[in-house]
Amino acid sequence: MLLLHVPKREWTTGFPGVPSLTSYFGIRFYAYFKVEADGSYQFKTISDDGSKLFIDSDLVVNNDGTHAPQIVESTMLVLKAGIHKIAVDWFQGPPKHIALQVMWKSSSTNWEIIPVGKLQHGKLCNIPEIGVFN
Ligand SMILES: [Ca+2]
Repeated sequence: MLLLHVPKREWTTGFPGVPSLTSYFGIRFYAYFKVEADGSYQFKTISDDGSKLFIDSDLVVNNDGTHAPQIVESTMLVLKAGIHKIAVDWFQGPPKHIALQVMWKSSSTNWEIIPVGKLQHGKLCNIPEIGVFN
């Protein structure tokens, strides 16, 4: 399982899981997570370059564009108990730095990188492999 915790790094080292790609590429990550009881959650990405985070197919963090590491937070979301889907699209543009960190908090916890143990059936796709690049 991929941990979406890639602090700012040199583009020459690529992205974990797809190290041969260093510039002008995108990835899509998705996984499922279980909410034990109805509650409020918030999400954010810190990304270089752009990222979009979807919860149950709703765009909740729009951190798109070509830019240095930038933080964008969702509003506070009310999630029902049960299984939810998280998806993150991210891209790397020109040969400059790479970063992608995905964090959440609930009404009873502080910001943290989403723990791998909370995610199920996660998958990382190089976007050309799933045919939506360009
Ligand atoms: Ca970049």
